Amino acid sequence: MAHFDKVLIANRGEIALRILRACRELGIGTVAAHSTADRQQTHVLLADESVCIGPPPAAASYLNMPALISAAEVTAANAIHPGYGFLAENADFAESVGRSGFVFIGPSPDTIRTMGDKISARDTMQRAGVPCVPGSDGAIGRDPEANQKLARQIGLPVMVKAAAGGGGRGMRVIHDADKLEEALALTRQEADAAFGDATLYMEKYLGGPRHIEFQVLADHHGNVIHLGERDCSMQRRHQKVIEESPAPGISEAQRAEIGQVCVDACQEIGYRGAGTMEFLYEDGNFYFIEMNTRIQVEHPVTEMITGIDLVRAQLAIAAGEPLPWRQDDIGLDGHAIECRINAEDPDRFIPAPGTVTQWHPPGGPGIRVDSHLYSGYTVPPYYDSLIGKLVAHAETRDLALARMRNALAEVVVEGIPTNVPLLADLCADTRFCEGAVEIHYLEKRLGL
Ligand code: MV4
Repeated sequence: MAHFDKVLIANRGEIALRILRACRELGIGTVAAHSTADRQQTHVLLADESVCIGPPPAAASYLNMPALISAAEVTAANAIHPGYGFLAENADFAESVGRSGFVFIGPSPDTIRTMGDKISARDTMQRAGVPCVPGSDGAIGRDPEANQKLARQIGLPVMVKAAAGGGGRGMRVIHDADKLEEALALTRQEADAAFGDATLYMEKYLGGPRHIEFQVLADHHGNVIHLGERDCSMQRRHQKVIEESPAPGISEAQRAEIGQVCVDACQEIGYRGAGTMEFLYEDGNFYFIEMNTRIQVEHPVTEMITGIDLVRAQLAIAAGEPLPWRQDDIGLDGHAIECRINAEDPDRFIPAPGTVTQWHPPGGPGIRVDSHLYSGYTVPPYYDSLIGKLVAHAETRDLALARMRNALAEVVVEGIPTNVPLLADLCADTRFCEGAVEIHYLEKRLGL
């Protein structure tokens, strides 16, 4: 198999370790590019080589493009894997990586740029035949009359969103036409402050949808497949807490239909690499909202039910290999659920860094743990609080839930507080166990 000799891992934590393991399996050398706070990270200790790229703040290290490219130069890496977060969806970085003679493990800079602008993403997908939330044709203008008319046409309530936003930042729900101008002005200010871009668009506001996303893989040779969907509705403040695949209650026929829509769209736009098409699902209908051009935190649930290693697939695609599967080869075997374990204060949900004095991961049939933790590891205060992902796979959703409850009861993390008690609560929650909670369920349950 044609592949890279050496890959630079431009990330940290569990995903850096996940990438390292995928490289190792393929005989690819690894370079861990890390901050001064991360010298004791598992993947740094295991990597063939490591390069310090800067001080703890991400802006000076994991977001420091020249430092990362220099690290690839001095170690003679062939490619850079950005993981998720940090520079994973930065088109300028992908472009610099390519111009410096390295392979960016992800889609083209143009694709990243198109999907980074939520208006152009929506426009692109709409033209490629993907159902979108009813909304404005492009950006909202400055004419109050025209905006009133637009809102009435779409039908109140509407949501205004920043073109440069995503992941829940820079958006507002509007219930009264009277308050439209004021809301637009406020959201423009926020968008300008947060992203340096005040451009907004408008959509019909869906009151209680589920968040369901389709996983796609596309190679350099025009082959595209989908790997089914994940339900990520269990979230708080745009942070996913539990994800699962398949999404409860979605028929095989609808999965095949929307999956094919995703495949056709990716083929049409010349997508390549791993990608996720995010939808809101309400009253039996799917509405595209955004596309993520990276590997996602929740990718293991798809791996468990398809048997496909998505990080290995990313490496193979980036090296120019054709996908070894056709859509007919993809089967969905059973059900997988992932719980995100965070180092956080259980009452206030704020990150709680510190030293882990004891770590006992759970085990048993169908249990997978993606974590960089070890006894004695110190969770630094500079980055996000994810310390591990617990995945349970079984023939049925009920058995996957039972395995998850067992696994959560077995986990020991001492020295720092975690959200394990909350996860255990949720995995015993009647409504969740029945399946198909909507995106506001957790916040309502927590009384927020
Ligand atoms: C929406 C919506 C309702 N209607 N768009 C939030 C994050 C960003 N990716 C899109 N988001 C939403 N867009 C319309 N037209 C509700 C949300 C939303 C949400 C979406 C997915 C997962 C969690 C969410 C939490 C709050 C709001």
